Amino acid sequence: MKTIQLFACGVLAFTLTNCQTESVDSSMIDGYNSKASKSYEMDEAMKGHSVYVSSNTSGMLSIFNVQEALEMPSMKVLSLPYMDADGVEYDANRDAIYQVNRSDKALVALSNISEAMNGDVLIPTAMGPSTFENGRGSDLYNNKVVVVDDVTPGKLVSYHVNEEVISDFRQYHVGFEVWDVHVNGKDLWAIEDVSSNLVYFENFHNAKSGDLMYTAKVAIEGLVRTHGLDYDAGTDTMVLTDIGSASGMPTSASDGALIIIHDFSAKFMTAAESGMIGLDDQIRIEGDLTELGNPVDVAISTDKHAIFVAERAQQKLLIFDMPMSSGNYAPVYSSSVPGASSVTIDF
Ligand SMILES: [Ca+2]
Ligand SMILES: [Ca+2]
Repeated sequence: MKTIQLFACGVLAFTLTNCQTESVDSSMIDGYNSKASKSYEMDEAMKGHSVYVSSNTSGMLSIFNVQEALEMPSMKVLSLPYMDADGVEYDANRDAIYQVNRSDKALVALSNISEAMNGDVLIPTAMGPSTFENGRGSDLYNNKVVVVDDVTPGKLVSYHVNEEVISDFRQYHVGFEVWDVHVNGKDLWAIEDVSSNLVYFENFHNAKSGDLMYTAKVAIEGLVRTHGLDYDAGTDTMVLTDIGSASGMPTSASDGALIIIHDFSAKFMTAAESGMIGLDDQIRIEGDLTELGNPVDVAISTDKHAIFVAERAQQKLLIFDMPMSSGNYAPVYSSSVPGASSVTIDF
């Protein structure tokens, strides 16, 4: 099995930059604007049908299976021995979840996920060192997970991961508060907390521990406060969340939005000089039908033309059709997830 995966990585080296094996660390990866080298196709056989949602209040991991239809997933809920969780990543090579356990301030591994039954109690099979204080978003890349430490000034902490051992890899000081990250090829994108800024780190992959200078930072026009992001390299599409006001305001639970940016690489390149990606370059989902209040995390699937949202203010998982234009769209699926804090998909 391993041999087949490595072979597949080699064959696809020109188009695949995100293969989760160490063997492609040195594969041909150029700057982010060479879009062709960024296309990422997960091995079809490895694809699943599940959406995983963390909670920061319930001690539950919710898993929705959307194989039949996005509009009517089946659901299972697993119990965890910690209440407060955030970033969640699924490792298809190991059928494991890596989750930011905020209660114990450590990244943990949960194993044999596909075999778990509704109501099961999952005991972590690995726990990393406590090297973050205020863990938020995360991303899985090349047998590593990078976790955001939303302290002032902000940090990123990377770990070597498998289902049995989680160990330190590197720590980076980025100089601003971070909420979420996405690794694409060798590069990393970060959301600056309490801002509308999207920040790009070229060649994050090879950066050493210590101070990490960003390559470019741009504002997203019209966005109040962004939290979650996801990027699809195959279609060059970036999705960002806008939580609007965070709390206290009466409108906070209804002022959220999603921002979709097509042809993202070229638009970001242009904006790196002007400083902003304008409203004309965005598609926005917002309004009273959307159920968006504080959308804190997001995942996109171009296969299913869908956007998956962890909606914290309304405590829900929301699924939207990928829209062709801006509008006040109702989600195609909406389900209660108390404390919904992070979302990932395995397809
Ligand atoms: Ca995320
Ligand atoms: Ca809000």
